[in-house]
Amino acid sequence: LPVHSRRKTSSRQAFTATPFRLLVLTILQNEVVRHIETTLARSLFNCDESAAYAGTALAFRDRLVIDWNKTQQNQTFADPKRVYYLSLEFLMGRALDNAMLNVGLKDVAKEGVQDLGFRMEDVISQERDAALGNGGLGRLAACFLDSLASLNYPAWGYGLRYRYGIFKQEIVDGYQVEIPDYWLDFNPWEFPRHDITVDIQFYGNVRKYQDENGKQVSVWEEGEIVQAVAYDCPIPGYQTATTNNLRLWSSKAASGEFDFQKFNSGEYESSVGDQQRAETISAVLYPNDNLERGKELRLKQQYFWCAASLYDIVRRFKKSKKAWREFPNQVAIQLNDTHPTLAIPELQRILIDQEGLEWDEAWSIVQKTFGYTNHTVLPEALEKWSVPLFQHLLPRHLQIIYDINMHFLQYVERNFPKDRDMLGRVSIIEESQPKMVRMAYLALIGSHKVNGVAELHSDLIKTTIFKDFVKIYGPDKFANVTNGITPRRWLHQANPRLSELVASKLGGYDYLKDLTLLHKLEKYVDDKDFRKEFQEIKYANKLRLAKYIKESTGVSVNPSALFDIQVKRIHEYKRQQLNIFGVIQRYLAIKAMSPEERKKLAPRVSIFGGKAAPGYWMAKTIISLVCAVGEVVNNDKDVGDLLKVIFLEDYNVSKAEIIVPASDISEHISTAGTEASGTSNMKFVLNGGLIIGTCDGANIEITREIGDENIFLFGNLSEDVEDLRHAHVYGNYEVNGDLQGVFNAIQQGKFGDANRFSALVSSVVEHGDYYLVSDDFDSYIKTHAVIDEAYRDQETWLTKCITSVARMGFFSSDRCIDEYAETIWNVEPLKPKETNGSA
Ligand code: B1H
Ligand code: IMP
Repeated sequence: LPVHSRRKTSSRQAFTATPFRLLVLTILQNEVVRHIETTLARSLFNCDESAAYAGTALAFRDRLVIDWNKTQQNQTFADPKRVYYLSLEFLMGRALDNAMLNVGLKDVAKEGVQDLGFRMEDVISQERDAALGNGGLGRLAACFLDSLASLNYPAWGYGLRYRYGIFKQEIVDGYQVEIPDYWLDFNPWEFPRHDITVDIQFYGNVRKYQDENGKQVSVWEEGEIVQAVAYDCPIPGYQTATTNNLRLWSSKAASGEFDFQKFNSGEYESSVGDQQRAETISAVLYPNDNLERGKELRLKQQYFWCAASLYDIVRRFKKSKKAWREFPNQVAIQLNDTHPTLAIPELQRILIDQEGLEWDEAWSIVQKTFGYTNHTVLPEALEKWSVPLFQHLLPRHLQIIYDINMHFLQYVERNFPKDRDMLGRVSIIEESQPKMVRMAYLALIGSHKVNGVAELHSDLIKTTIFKDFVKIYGPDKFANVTNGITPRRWLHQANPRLSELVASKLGGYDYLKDLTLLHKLEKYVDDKDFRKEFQEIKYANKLRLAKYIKESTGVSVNPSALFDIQVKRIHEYKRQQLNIFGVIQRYLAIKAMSPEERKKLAPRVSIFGGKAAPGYWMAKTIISLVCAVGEVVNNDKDVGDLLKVIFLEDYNVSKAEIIVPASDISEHISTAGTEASGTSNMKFVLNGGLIIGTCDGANIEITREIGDENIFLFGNLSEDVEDLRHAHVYGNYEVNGDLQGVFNAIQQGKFGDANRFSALVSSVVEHGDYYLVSDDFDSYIKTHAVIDEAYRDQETWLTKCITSVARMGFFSSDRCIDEYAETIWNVEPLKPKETNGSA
């Protein structure tokens, strides 16, 4: 197959000329068959869907590998400044569909597998999700990799190769049950690099001495060594030959004499035990979203991954033989939240302990190299590690952190001599019992730029958690880069018919590389045929979801009903409880309606999905309530189609690709000021759905872009939250009206044993309603009534949907990446080498 034949034309216009297309088809088919017969050692005679998937994936992998190698060679030769994106999570989802679309051969492949007797959808669905992430933060990292490659930036992702990704969720009798996700049975997208290993040290102690020149030298010795092994995954750009690398580290025991000694002395079991203990480091992804629990193994994971990645980055830099001061001109490292903050003291350690640089010179290099993205202001998510744990696990790093802190506090003292309290407030070390290392402060102090992920959030970090630091460093250290999503996966791949319709109006698929071109759609907002087609596509997507709901839950839903969807991690701050209380209110209202009133009501399907962290009992209780309400409502003949309540099990990236294009309304209803950005809000609107939302995170910028007539906003504003919370605690606040009716229904046992759900009620009624459910309830219900009304006028509704899609250009992750490149990284794209007719 002419590997690069793909590049010149966009996917759907490609290969319409028959002889060439036929040739490509034949060669691709031959490759698939060859892989099935030789790599997999299967006969075509009994080739099933999983073999067809494996054969197709391997054939496409071959395509990627060639470009991947060329990209790496090209980068080695040009030696440009590179970006390193350090993230403990990469929520990649499936790779085959993405690879086929990016390479531009999906249509040909589809025909090829059809000839072999398979449907492409079935083949694609054989692939397991690479689910190495919890939610938004991990999926953002995946979108960024796609954009970095598509825009030709010389960039690497660095992460951990978890043996178990985020757990699989099953709902048993209305409760969440977690099943381990062992996803590596067959993963054609990774390449083990057994030759690329790094020894990582833990524990031990630090010896200080003076060298012959009288210089203080620190040696970290007598620790325990674990080996990091690199696994590489190609990241293809869209319609470009640039194929970047995602390097994931896997842990194993440092082998060799150490093990043999034990083995020979009869300690076979303990030598196996060492092996297992080492492998534990990269075994599991911590399944908490927006929650830190301070577990030693997590800190070990963080250091293991930071140290291996930095070793690799430094090794690559040293090949260029440039002076150390050039390091920040060659290397930009972005910290995806505080999880990789240890990279800061680690680089400082390498520079001073190993490379012999002076403290100040080293520190200046460190600060210029790092950028830190903050993704949350929730106090329970801000990482702190206990000093004794640090001392035990990373004694040298703790010393370096103390030194960083000392230099920093001296600077603060000099500049703010009158504000003695400030030192305690901004110190990296919290003077608690035990003392704690505040990772966000370390990340901030060690970076040259700190950014939030949406405008409101970037403002909030400056007025709350980092307020003192704005005084210390000035406002220029802080930036905003509003999140984005890749239109390749979240439009072209998830919603091919809409993507095709857009392309037919815009004269091709260029908009997938420049999403702002979508604005040209606005002139078709009154075009009858366009509107009809747009509406038909939405209906087809809803039909597909209805089918999936039937298959997975047994409940039949009316595809013409208003699909109201909230899918995201289950969290009190995201307020799925507000949603289900609203659903109960609707149910009670329907029960009380006359037949005439019922006729006027638009039928609704309320769809929920998302995982609760295994130890987050409140979140699990919310899931139970949703399921319990579903049981009652869906079986109430009196209600019929007017309301259905669905909980979709095991929400993940590939399910999102089915769910997102099928929404009429999606819910982004966090307590104002709590959701840093949200990214699914962008996905839903881009796919022609409207939003009900609070003035929080990126909802605000979505409103700015699409117009406030096209979004249903409700609820209190972030600036009022503090006062409202205060009023709950100190005032005599009473729940009344509709919400009280909802609580009564729950307490009367309308949805089964009331005790199961009492904590949800009491958190509002007795425990200060921290998430302000009662404050926002009435405006939430009213806004849903407005939505009912609006949905009855289908023409106006459709106008809103189309207009919104046309105005979503800003939310491409390509725009974000260009912003990061320009304002934080100072890196330029590197054009791929022209090869064999590539673009
Ligand atoms: C986000 C996290 C997060 N913010 C700790 N913070 C984690 C924090 O494992 N942990 O300890 C895991 C995840 N995740 C999300 O990031 C925000 O809540 C979203 O609002 C935002 O859209 C997303 C991407 O910026
Ligand atoms: P079965 O009836 O599918 O179990 O196959 C009978 C025998 O054929 C077993 O020994 C299988 O291992 C072998 N076999 C089945 N499928 C394949 C294949 O695709 N390639 C090679 N051997 C196969």
